[in-house]
Formats: sequence, C-alpha cells, structure tokens
Amino acid sequence: MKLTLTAALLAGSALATAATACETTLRSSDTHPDGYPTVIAVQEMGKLLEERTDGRLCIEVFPSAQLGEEKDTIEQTQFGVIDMLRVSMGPFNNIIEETQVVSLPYIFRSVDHMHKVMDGPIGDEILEAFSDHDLVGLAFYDGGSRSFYNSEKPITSMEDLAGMKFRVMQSDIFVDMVSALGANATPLPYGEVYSSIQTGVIDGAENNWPSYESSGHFEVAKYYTLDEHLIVPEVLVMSKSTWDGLSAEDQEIVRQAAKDSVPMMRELWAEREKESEAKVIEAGAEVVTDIDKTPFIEAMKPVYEKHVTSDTLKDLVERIQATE
Ligand code: GTR
Repeated sequence: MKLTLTAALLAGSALATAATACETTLRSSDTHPDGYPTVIAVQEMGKLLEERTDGRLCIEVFPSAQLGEEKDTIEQTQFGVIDMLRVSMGPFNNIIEETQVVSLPYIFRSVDHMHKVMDGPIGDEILEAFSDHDLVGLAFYDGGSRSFYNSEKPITSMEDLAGMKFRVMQSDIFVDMVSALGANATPLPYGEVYSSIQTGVIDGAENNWPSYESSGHFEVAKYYTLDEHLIVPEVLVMSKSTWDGLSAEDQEIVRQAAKDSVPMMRELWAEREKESEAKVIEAGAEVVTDIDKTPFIEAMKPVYEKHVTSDTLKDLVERIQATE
C-alpha cells in the first residue's frame, strides 16, 4: 500500500497529541480544515518546537476558521488574542504595502519563480515588513496558482468573463484585476463563498485546486478554467506580543522550526494539488486547460499602473521580474 505523506503524518500526529503536556501552547488559526497541507505543516512545526524546547512550547492549530475569518484573525493576531496565524498574503494587502507585490496578477512566471523570489532576499524583506504591524513574519508556504471557476459556463477566453460576478479575497488589487478582465468583483470572506454561489449572489470565485476541492466549491461551480492569474504565497505569522514574551533562544527556535516546516509543506502541497484535481474531475468538474493567457496578461497593465506607484513597489516588481 502506498501511504501518502499526509496519511503518514496524520497517523503520527494522533499519537503525539495523546502524549503531549506542554508548558505553553501557542494557538494558531487556519481557515482550512484538518488534513489540509497548511494545517499539517503548522502541526508538524509544533512537534519540532516541542522537541527542541523540551516541552516549553507547543502549537495547537484551530482549523476551519474556528477562530474567525482571515481578516478578523489578522486583527486578533495583531492584538495578541491569537498567537499564530497561517493566512494568504492577499488579505494583508490593504495593511502591509510590501505584500501587494505578490498579489499582482502574473507577477510570477511560475511556482518555481515564486519559490526563487520568496526563498531569497526579497522574501526576507517582505517577512521583515510585518514587524511594523505588530506581527512577526516567520515563513512562506505554497498556495499554488489560482484560476477562475463558476456555476454558469465554461470560460474559454477573456470575452466569456464579461459581466460575470466573481468573489475575490478582500484586497483592492483583486477587485481591480477582475474589473480589468471585464467582470465584476465582490470581496467576501472565504466562508461565505459556497452559499453565495449556491444562491446565485455571485457566479463564481477563483482559487487553487486544493481550496476549490476542500471548500466544496466544485459542487456548486463546476466550470474551472486554468488561467492561473495569481500565484499568491501563504504566510505564517506570530503575534508581536507573543513573540516579545519568548526568550531570545526560543525566538530563534520558533523561527527555525517555521523555516524547517517549509520543505515538508511543499511536498504535501504538490501531493494535495494532484489529489484535489483528480477528485473534482471525478466528481464532474469541467476543466478548461487550453486557454490563451496572453490577453489576460495584457489586460493587467492598468492594474499595475494603478497599484505599482510607490518606489517600494516599483523596486520590488523590477527585482522580481529580473529574478531568473
Ligand atoms: C486559499 C488560501 C486561504 C484563503 C482562501 C481565500 O487559497 O489558502 O488562506 O485566503 O484562499 O480565497 O480566501
């Protein structure tokens, strides 16, 4: 029997939890359900922390938006009500300027390009930017590429999007991105997307394979078009007030454990992308893979003109584009 990495880790974590008695348990929030790669990665980071601090520090992940939707949990983490948060960079756009650069459509040529950038000095600068906002940036996780899906019809060209209504994450860049494609954007929390599609308030949304699948959105929006307009990394942050309560030694252990969880997360992600794609297709999703991205890319010029105006963003965009 081939045991996937996810299954192996889940089996291990049940045993580890039973034996745990920690001095301090950090509460970490995630919008995704148990078993999702981001949730497992933070749980695994917690095991590393427990080992490396001799039980001084552990992490408990609260999945499925139990602690709130992303925008609210960002605020709670800034206030120190939540210790840690795994979240998309998108909802940070209106708060931290540097995060906007990764939310620009087609800024990354591929997931490999995104890894190169986020693993290097640009990634470090973006992580550092969180510290002016009562947060400590710890690591970036994968979020694959995001594509449009809807309940109405197969989208085979940009023209097909005209007049349709799509949910986007709560960031002005995504609203302008959808408008530039001739459609209408409705910013909504993730947890409201399913019912909004079901009741016809919106025609669809956009996301990666694992989110499209785990949220069940494929059940109400079966047309998925692989236009891959966004590659937005996920980020793991800690509340500054929690961080300040740790010794310098434990801060270093936390930072290292977060970094050490990244390669495993990427492996889980790659596995889950394939599984989710197969699952939705099996369930009847109709996928348009043969799509000319050139008109989509060209349509994004006004979005760049409107949002890339500060020296900080201009410089980041230039350096990202120059990264081979
Ligand atoms: C997912 C991401 C979540 C959340 C969600 C959304 O891909 O992992 O953190 O941001 O998208 O669209 O709200």
